[in-house]
Amino acid sequence: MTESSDDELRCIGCGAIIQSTDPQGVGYTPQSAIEKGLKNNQLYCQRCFRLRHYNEIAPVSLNDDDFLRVLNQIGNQDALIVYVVDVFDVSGSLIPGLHRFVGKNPVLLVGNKEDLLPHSLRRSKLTDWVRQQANAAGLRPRDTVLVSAKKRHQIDQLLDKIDHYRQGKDVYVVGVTNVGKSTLINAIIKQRSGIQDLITTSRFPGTTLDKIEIPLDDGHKLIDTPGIVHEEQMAHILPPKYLKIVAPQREIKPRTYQLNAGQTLFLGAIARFDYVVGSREGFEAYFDNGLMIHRTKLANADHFYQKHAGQLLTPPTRTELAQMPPLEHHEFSVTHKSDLVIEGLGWITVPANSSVVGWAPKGVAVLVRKAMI
Ligand SMILES: Nc1nc2c(ncn2[C@@H]2O[C@H](COP(=O)(O)OP(=O)(O)OP(=O)(O)O)[C@@H](O)[C@H]2O)c(=O)[nH]1
Ligand SMILES: [Mg+2]
Repeated sequence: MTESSDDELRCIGCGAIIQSTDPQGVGYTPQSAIEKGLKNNQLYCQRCFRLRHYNEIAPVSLNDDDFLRVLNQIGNQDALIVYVVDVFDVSGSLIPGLHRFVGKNPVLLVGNKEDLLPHSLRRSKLTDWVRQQANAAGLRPRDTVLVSAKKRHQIDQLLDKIDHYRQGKDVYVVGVTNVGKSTLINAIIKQRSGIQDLITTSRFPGTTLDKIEIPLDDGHKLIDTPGIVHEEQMAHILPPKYLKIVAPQREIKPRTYQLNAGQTLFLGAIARFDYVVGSREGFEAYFDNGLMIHRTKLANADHFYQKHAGQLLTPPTRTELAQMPPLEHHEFSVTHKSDLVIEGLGWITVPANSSVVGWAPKGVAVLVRKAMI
């Protein structure tokens, strides 16, 4: 399983070509570890070893070009494309122009991390919502499935659909970084063979470095791919120790605020929400349960931020804030119930006929969308 067609050794954890000459380079593995790995038929590079055992990341630079190179190859294949999006960050998971790369191949859309959304939400309704979001971005998937790779929810249903749509072809799993492609493939492997956590997964963006081919029963392959990493993703802008806020691990408990126009919510010192025009309403905030939300008066909010960001308002700390881009504001007026999304961080429901302002570090997208809930 670790050998590619041209006889290079590859890391089963991240797909990198194994080498033992450049300790700083991608795929570095000490010679002794190579021999041991080959004997057990489970060869992992040093970076994967550290990630798997110590949860440490050795940064490597994989850029959009590397990702596009892999995507470009897919258009020439005859395959089923399993396109994974993170339901907690749908807009941040959409790949611009995906249909161009996919060619004529059918697309199965998978909304992953459904475990993060309130249990009370009907899954059929959510599936429709995810499909609508994809349609609005110009995608026409054959089918849409909602899963939790981590909890292994709906994996059997997904496998049935994959078998139905692939018609004896290879299956490429694609999506931006951190949506859970490798976790999903691990869930499939676990379901089919009982082997646990074969591929390396982590909360750090850019975990998978190259294609990883998993053989299927009929001689075809299930292929994991590296996800595109955007420089302007929240996951990149925040210091790594706060990644758990961007990739929450437990069901989000929405927090409700009765707000009058002229009130502000701070999300730590990372982002801010102003209610500018509208009647007194309930707002629901969907963010990691551990993220501090602090309410204050809009008129005083700038001053409050200057004074308290990095201290009363955290994360991040004052020193870390100095390394981050400043908050930038984005104004919206909505006529229908909507969500104001701070991409990668979460969202706040906004009532019809109101004006609001969202603030996020410069570069991070802030947008409004049709309300999910
Ligand atoms: N809550 C939740 N977290 C998940 C789920 N699937 C994956 N994750 C988490 O999301 C993070 C990224 O998972 P990966 O499987 O490494 O993501 P990836 O898409 O392979 O990322 P790259 O290899 O960088 O492209 C990890 O912290 C996972 O634990 C899920 O179903 N629910
Ligand atoms: Mg991966």
